[in-house]
Amino acid sequence: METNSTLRIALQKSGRLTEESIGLLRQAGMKFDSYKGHMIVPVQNFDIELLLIRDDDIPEYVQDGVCDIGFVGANVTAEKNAKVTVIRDLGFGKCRISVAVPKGGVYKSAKALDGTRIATSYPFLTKKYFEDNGMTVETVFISGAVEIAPRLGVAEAVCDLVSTGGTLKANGLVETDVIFSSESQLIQTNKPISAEKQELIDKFLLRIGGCQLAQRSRYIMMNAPKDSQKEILSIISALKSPTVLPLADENMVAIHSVVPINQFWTITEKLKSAGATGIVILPIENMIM
Ligand code: PRT
Ligand code: ZN
Repeated sequence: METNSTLRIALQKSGRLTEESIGLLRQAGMKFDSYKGHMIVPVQNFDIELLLIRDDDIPEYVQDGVCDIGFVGANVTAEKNAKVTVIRDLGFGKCRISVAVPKGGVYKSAKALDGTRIATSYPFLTKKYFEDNGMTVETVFISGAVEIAPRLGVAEAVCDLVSTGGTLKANGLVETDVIFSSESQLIQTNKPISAEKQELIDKFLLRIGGCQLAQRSRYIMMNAPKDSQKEILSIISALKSPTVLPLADENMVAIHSVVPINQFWTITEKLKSAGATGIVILPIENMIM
């Protein structure tokens, strides 16, 4: 049984996931001083410390119980084949690992690459993908700028992280097959942890859930003729029952509700057509359902 009672959270010290991970911790109410240049940062209002390390080290640190939970891309956890539990998808750092080939070359898709050399920073996932599809490839490990490998003649194709696809395109490559879809995740160790730590994790997850829900929602307020009230309420049958308030003009009401951000424009257009006026939309800081 572990003895240290402080919950240790691993996150990337400096990179694409750092700012959003730190932002989520602060939004969940954790108070800590500047983390830049520090490896261990104590959280002032909880029995928690943050460990700021390279993202490549996070899955193993969590697997081994050096850290209890960690923020890391699913791509890294999968490549390390780490035995951990994913406790939450975080919705940021979205990207994919894809096979890409030189534009206009002889290879048109992954199917044609049996027996070739593939440059990648993800040798485990690349090998596995080709093996699962009945092919054998030689992986050429490159830790950065994988996309230049075909031009240098060290590989016929690449298997690399892609987000917009701009880097591949700029290097004369065409994305042919997605082998892994990724986003940032919160992972937890499978090693036994104390009830106190688990309680802290659960509390933290509840808060993060509230922040995520708030990010995905908007508070909407509008005025409407009483005659339109029924139709408007049917349009915003959102997260909970809307609030209807009387106005000085007794033929009018004010309606307040919460709507999901991804349907926000469609809902607003429908509300306008149904007679709503003075529609005001506000961001929500946090939401506990
Ligand atoms: O120093 P450390 O090891 O911690 O950092 P790192 O350099 O390994 O990682 P970092 O900060 O670059 O990325 C951290 C994580 O962000 C990755 O493991 C992914 O989970 C996620 N992520 C999301 C990305 C991208 N999007 C991304 N686009 N990681 C890398 N890229 C690269 C991509 O490979 C390409 O070279 O960014 C470049 C631009 O991509 P395009 O397709 O938009 O042109
Ligand atoms: Zn890394």
